[in-house]
Amino acid sequence: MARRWSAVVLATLPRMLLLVLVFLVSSGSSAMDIAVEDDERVLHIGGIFPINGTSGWQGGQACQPAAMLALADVNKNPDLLRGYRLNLVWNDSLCDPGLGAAVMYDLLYNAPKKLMLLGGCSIVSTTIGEAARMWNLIVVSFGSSSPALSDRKRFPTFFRTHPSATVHNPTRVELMKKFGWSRVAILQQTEEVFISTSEDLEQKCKDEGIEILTRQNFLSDPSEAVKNLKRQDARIVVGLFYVNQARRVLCEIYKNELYGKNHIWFFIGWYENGWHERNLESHNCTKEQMRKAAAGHLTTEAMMWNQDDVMTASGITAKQFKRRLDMDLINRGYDILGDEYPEGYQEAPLAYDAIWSMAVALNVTMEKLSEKNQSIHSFTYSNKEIADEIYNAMNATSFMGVSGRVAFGQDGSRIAWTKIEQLIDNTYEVIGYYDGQTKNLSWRGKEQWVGGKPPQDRTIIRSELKMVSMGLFISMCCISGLGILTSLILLCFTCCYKHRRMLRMSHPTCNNITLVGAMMCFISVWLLGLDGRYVRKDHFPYVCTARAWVLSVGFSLAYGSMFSKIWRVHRLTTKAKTESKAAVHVNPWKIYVIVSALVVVDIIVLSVWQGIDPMYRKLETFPFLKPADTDDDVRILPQLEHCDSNHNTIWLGVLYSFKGLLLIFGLFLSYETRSIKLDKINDSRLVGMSIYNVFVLCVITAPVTLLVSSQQNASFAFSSLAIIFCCFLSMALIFVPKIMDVVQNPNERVDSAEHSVPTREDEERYHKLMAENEDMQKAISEKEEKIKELRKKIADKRWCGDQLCSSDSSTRLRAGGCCRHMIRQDSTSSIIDPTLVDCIRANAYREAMEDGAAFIDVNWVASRITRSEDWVAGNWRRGYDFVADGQEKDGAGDSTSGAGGVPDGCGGGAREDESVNSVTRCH
Ligand code: ABU
Repeated sequence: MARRWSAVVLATLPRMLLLVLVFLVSSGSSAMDIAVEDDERVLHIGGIFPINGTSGWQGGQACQPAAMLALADVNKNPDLLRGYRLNLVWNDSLCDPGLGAAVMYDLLYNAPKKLMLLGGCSIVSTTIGEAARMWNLIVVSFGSSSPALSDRKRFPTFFRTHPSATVHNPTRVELMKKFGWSRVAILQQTEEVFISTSEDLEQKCKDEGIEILTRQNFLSDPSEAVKNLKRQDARIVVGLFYVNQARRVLCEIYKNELYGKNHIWFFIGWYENGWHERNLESHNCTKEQMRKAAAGHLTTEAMMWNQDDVMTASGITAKQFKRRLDMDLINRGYDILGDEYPEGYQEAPLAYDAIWSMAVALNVTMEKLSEKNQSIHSFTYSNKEIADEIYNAMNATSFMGVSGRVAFGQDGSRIAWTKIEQLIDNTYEVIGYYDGQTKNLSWRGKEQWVGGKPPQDRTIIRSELKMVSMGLFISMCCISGLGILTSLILLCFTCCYKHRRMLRMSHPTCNNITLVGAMMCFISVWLLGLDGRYVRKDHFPYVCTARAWVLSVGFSLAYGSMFSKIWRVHRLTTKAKTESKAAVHVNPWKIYVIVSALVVVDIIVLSVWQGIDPMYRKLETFPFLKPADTDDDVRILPQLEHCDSNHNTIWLGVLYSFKGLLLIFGLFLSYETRSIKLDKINDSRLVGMSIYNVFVLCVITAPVTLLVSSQQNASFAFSSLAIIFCCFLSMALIFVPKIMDVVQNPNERVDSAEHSVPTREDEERYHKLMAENEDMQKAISEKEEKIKELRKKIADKRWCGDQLCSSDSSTRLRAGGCCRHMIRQDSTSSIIDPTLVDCIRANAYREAMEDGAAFIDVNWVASRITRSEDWVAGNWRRGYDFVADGQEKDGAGDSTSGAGGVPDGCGGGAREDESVNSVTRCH
């Protein structure tokens, strides 16, 4: 009995030992490696599970039990690895690439020899997948999603049952299209798995015309990256990070208020249910805050559980597998019934299928090798031939697994559907599926949005044009309309009264040009106020061009005609000093030439400007404003239209310099001619004042308008008022005196000869008269000399009865009319009254005038003899007889015989013996 017992014990010892060692391995020990080394009937594979780490994906917690279930099922299956057992030698990598590499070396450099390796998280799989080729080892991963692992050159012996993370990207893009999100941001942990996923996503978005607003990276602290997202107004954000970092990110999302109705987050779908409420010890957010921040987020995840209740290759359905796994996990202490799942629970079918696919591949390889009379035991780390056999077998693997059909693509990755879930009422609800191969989105329509509608991908920027206030525009238009009307009336006035002396001597044509220019300036006020309210944006450049032309040419006409007048005045006065007075006269055409030259300069500059650098509409933008209706999603972007061209400054510089110099020169000329009064240009002083006014207003307006150019109302009001004020004041200065003249003297006699425009003959006649005037002046001078002489002689006379007698009786003077009474009588002496002399002088001048000295008039004579105009008018036609050396004129002594007769009070009735007082009455 004892022998039998010992035989049984001996027979079962290896198995018992194996069981113990399996248990030890499952507890993290690798002690069984050596124990089973010599067992020819055991095939060893190495496993590297992420289980107890604190960062990355610790999916080994559920995947390692799943792998052990698979191992048991493989070993139970009589059709697989017939006569052999499959053994898994494993250790924990903590999802740390360094530790993962150490575990791998430990597995490889310690017996037993491993035929294949099983990998976990991406960052460890990257290390071992790259190195495994050196040992001719095939690596199969159940938990690596990194797209980088699909690179066959870098990972030539790598397979995975876990789909590449890129399978999420077409789903994400499809959702973006579905909800009209064309601007998204990416927040990623700095790990290769996420970097390569986001690169792929970026490319796919680009292909669909979706803009990647920003890609924010973080290593371990996402606070700055989240703040950057807020700064950039990211609304739709794809988050790529492991779950422990996801908690940090969520906390930052809460703190930065990047949740709620205006934001939507895409998270990775393989976080376990309730991930956002667990392990919050090291975070500054409460469970409630995390819930609030997580509400409504979307997840995408490759389908990891076979959805059909079909029998799989291992002889169980996915549901049966789930039950067994749940039992196992419950036995391991997880509260599965309380919805508490270990990490990697979702990927557990992948781990199960990974073991199954390894077993299938080894099975096929063994068959292949047996055909070649080889054994799988011949495999060494330098045996490429067997490694290739295993590789080929893996490549050809296809079976129904608990995660769905297991087959590997060209790049060694699984092809799978993706599941779309949303966190609704704190539980993940499946809202759709997406088949990336057929591009088919099955939508359940169960999604819920915090604001009742999908958030927008950006703040809606409502551009609003800053426009000139309607009231201001209409007021200015009315005033300038009034200005245009006034100009038209003044044009008619000039036409009607151009033959009047006052108008004729002020160059009516020149005044008309001023009026036309003023009208153009008034029109420019309308153009300055035209903005987006009245003009389409594609028509705005035409308004810009019209503004430049109308204002520029209008200024040249209005100011130019005034300038040319003052210029002529200056020329005439300076000429008069150097040339004979006869040569000083106004040539009207010279005035017109100056105005035309100014307009031509404008036309040239504006044409070149428009030809080579046309104006366009430029928008100036201002800081965003919140709309009054407080819709968080809308911001108002105030914009102001400006006229601009590529070299606007240069063109404006040229025009402003030219007109500025003209203004300065006009100011100088006005100052120079301020006290000159010419009959030929009788309004030159008023024109000078007008030029002062234009200069001052332009000097103030130009810089102020530039300063307030961003304030449409101030800018328009200022420039319009300056133009209107300039024009009205100039018109008033030039025309009010003329209107007054017409009003005060409506019946001014108009000589028909004066109606005509001066001809060449007129000019010659004028010169002739000027020459005659010169002669007359000379004659007058001579006469004055003579008068002087006579006065002297008279002073020597005695009063002889009713006659003045020369002491030597050689001269006899008999004064007639009023002038006769001006001889003052004195008892002792007899002297000539100065009034008589002035009377004689006045008469002499009158005679000169009648002889053709046109420049002589009452005014002139009055100033000459320093008497009032009334006095001259009353006396210069009084008769007087002057008899010298015995000669006597006709009518002497007859008071009415003098030319022009005698006015009342000074008539011929005045007697010779009347007193001085009665003579004084005559003055
Ligand atoms: N589903 C888990 C993926 C983990 C990783 O790629 O590292």
